[in-house]
Amino acid sequence: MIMEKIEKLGFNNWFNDKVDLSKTDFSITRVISVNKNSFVVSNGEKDIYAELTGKFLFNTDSALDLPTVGDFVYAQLFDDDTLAIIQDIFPRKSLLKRKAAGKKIDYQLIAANIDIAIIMQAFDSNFNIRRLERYLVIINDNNITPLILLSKSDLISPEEAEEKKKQILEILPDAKIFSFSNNNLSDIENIKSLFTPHKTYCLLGSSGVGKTTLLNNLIHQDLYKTQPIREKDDRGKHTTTRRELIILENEAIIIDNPGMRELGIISSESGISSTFSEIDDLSDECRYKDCTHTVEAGCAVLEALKRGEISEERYENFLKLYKESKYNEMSYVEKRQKDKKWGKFFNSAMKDIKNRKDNYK
Ligand SMILES: Nc1nc2c(ncn2[C@@H]2O[C@H](COP(=O)(O)OP(=O)(O)OP(=O)(O)O)[C@@H](O)[C@H]2O)c(=O)[nH]1
Ligand SMILES: [Mg+2]
Ligand SMILES: [Zn+2]
Repeated sequence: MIMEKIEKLGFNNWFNDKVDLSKTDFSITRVISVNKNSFVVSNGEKDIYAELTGKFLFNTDSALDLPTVGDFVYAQLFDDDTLAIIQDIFPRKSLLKRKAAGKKIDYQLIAANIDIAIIMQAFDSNFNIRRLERYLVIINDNNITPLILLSKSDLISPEEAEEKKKQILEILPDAKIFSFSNNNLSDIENIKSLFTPHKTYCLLGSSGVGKTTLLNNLIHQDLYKTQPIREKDDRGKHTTTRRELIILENEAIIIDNPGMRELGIISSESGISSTFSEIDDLSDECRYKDCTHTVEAGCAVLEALKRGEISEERYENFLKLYKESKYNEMSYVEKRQKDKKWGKFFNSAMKDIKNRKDNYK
């Protein structure tokens, strides 16, 4: 039986079936905020400052193995449940990830165990179908249901809004699209009704589209205690952290994400094929199995492009995202192999030094 207090955090039978019986001494908690190597977890009753057990710090060699917002974790609670040590991560139902920003080739986790990802774009210069496709790739890589919210409806006419929605339906005929305004609160109640209890939603979208403002409108500020969480920084000083996972009054769970300037894609082949499903379907008909859909004779994708069945912009974005995903994946693998080689070299050098020292004893 699932305890009520963690059910409120989204813990359901999927996770319950995966409980590790050797870990029943630990509490099941959910990560609600991450700040480098310090975390805040909730046990459904309160927010607890948490750190990682040494195992994580020394044995993980990929960002994928570290807890992220939305993860369920086994934690050991201390000091009257005011401090937690994270022992292990539950299997993940889904994982939103991107390439770390900048030149570094690594994964960066966005959030775990998301049921529905909300892509938010604003009805201003932020509105961009190609960027929407980029977000869809990341979401579709996980079988997470997308929900599209268009903010700042106060800035345009209803006709213009309809026209923009049509543009989205052209690339995503089954899309669920809703518009609203944080400024005059139009359709906010409608947006509120979209959230289902105990499901986990993640807000995605460029900086400034209105994600946090929407969240504040949904929780009416006073309903949800937004007091900062107290935690200790590296020097033991108390600082404040913003919580990223909040629970609405109806017990729907929402994860806010600070704006993303870059949304790099890394090894998301299945996300690309389902986002560009018509291109993926056509590629079965290409003459060559390893067709790159760029220069080949008998390429069904190029033929559809010529007939105008796929737009030039969409085709180009498909190629761009595909190449980016592959390139980042290859660079990551290469980098890991180099790191491993250096690790081996370093270890054998250390052994040599030690042996030499022992010989002189
Ligand atoms: N006109 C208009 N402005 C809005 C609306 N929603 C938000 N804004 C404004 O847009 C700005 C950014 O809003 P935020 O909610 O902070 O945006 P965000 O998506 O959380 O941004 P990041 O946290 O940086 O990712 C604020 O100045 C808001 O007042 C809206 O519906 N209409
Ligand atoms: Mg924000
Ligand atoms: Zn082809």
